Amino acid sequence: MVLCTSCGKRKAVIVVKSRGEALCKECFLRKFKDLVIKALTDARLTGGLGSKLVAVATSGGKDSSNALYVLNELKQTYGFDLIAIMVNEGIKGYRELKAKALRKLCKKLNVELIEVNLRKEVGVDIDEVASLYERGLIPFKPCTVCGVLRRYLVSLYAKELGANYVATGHNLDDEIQTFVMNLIRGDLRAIAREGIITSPGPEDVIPRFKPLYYITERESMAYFILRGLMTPHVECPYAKLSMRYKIRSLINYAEYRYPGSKYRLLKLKEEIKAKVEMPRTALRKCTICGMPSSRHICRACEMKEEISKALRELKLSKF
Ligand code: Q46
Ligand code: ZN
Repeated sequence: MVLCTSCGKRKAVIVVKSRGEALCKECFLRKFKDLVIKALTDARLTGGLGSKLVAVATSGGKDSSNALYVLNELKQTYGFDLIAIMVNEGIKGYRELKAKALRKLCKKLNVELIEVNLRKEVGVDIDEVASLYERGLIPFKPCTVCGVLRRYLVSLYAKELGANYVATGHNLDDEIQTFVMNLIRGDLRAIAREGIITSPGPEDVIPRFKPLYYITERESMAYFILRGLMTPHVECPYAKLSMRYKIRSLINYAEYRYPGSKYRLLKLKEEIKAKVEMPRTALRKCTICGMPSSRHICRACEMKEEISKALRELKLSKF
């Protein structure tokens, strides 16, 4: 039996090789919360959350559910209020199962859940987007559209609800996957931009932060199980089409062969970020929807336009 390296009394349930730790359930759950507090501290949020409303962008998956759970535990200490937002992307066989689990969790935590329907909001769902992509009618993969439109709708609703911050479920693995993807794309500006919290922008841009920034995917899964939040395991059918999916396998392989790779990559990203100063892109308002954007027309409106065009063409071709 391996004993917990923190308390030295109880049986360890998880070994974190890269940190040289073996932790029992109690010490692991405490460590997890401490890592979230570290992220809040590094984002300089601990002193500024009092009387604020935090909207958690939730999907019903392990990461955003964990973020919601821990923030709910911390809300009294820091004096903030919580609300959850879920965008139903319309992915059959996946969304309904996750939504059901999320509704149950929000009820248990007594957190209000706002459900946003992608089709109702923009006239299309991700299953339809995937079919347009498969037919070569749009250049965007389902995850690209899903990511942009979900982010867009969460910001829109968070603003309407009067939220001061948006918290997302991005974990350490997500962060370094994004870093490696940006390296491959040669996008230094994007590397400099990504972090625990978005850089301060104009007043009408709600800052987004990542409570699970220091937590690996494996630790997040362990927390989800140990807290009894487990839901039926369903993966989005489109995940495999994305660049992120391939990069994720690559990084996991590197971690397996060379333990500690993930932390080294995160450190490298932080070092680059600290050294690179990129001029801030001025934000204006999208001429179509009025949301803050660095472009004349925001990426969400641009995508919506291309998708509508493809749908019109498809309709015409059927006559
Ligand atoms: S839901 Fe959407 Fe994810 Fe599915 S289509 Fe891709 S981004 S994988 S988290
Ligand atoms: Zn727009």
